[in-house]
Amino acid sequence: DWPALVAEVLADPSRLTLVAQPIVDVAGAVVAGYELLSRFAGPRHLTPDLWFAAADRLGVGAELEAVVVARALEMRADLPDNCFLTVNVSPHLLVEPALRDLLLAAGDLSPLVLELTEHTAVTDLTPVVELRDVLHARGALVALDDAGSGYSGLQQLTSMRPHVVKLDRALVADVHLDEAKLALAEMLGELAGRLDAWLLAEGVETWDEMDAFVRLGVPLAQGYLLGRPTPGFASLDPAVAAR
Ligand code: G
Ligand code: G
Ligand code: MN
Ligand code: NA
Repeated sequence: DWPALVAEVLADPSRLTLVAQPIVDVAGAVVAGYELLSRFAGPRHLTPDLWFAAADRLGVGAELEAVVVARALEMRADLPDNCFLTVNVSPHLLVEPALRDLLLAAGDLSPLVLELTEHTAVTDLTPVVELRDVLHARGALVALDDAGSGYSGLQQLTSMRPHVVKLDRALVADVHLDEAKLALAEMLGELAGRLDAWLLAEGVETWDEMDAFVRLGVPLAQGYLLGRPTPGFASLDPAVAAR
């Protein structure tokens, strides 16, 4: 019963918790930032994309995302030095008042990174791009999430001009065994460099994959190999840092 569940969480936001997954600076072998991922306390586990899609269908998607963004802004106080903090936001919800007004009222937005990804064909990105420029002037960065999959493609790269390009997990899996994936990662790395953006390999699960990205000079990486999502800002596993 989605309407009831979503209404309950909006009435009691403490049922929404956030876990943080480290994003690693490959060259320095240090944590560069954390991605915040939502978890919902309830009778059974339901993945967050279902929650956010349901809230969106019910017309309160921006309100639910605003709960996450408000929490992220507060959590900056506990963030380790020199780290950024990313949150997942649907572009079409970013421009809705509940989310837009919160961000515009927050003052300095640094070091927040908005991970933008769309799961449907977007008709017009113009208002999103306009808001992106305003938010960037206040210190927020933009990441193109799931790059290379679905509606997160080259057109989004040119229109959103993201500061971070997150290479989709599907293109990361077994990258060392797949000439086409390697070529795509290399091409996106070059493209990102030309656009003054960082490429980030997400969903890295093995050292074989990691080594391929090290050879390609990919600056940022994230995945279960490097650290799982956990409550709070965990430091890097010494075994990972030492490798
Ligand atoms: O953390 P997990 O792999 O279960 O997340 C599943 C999906 O839910 C991912 O696509 C992730 O981006 C999305 N997701 C997790 N947290 C949030 C959130 O706070 N907002 C939005 N819009 N999506 C989220
Ligand atoms: O759509 P988005 O990229 O935001 O999704 C992030 C999701 O990917 C989170 O739910 C997170 O739990 C999951 N994730 C993070 N690292 C890995 C990984 O190494 N392998 C897999 N399979 N999932 C991962
Ligand atoms: Mn993401
Ligand atoms: Na992603």
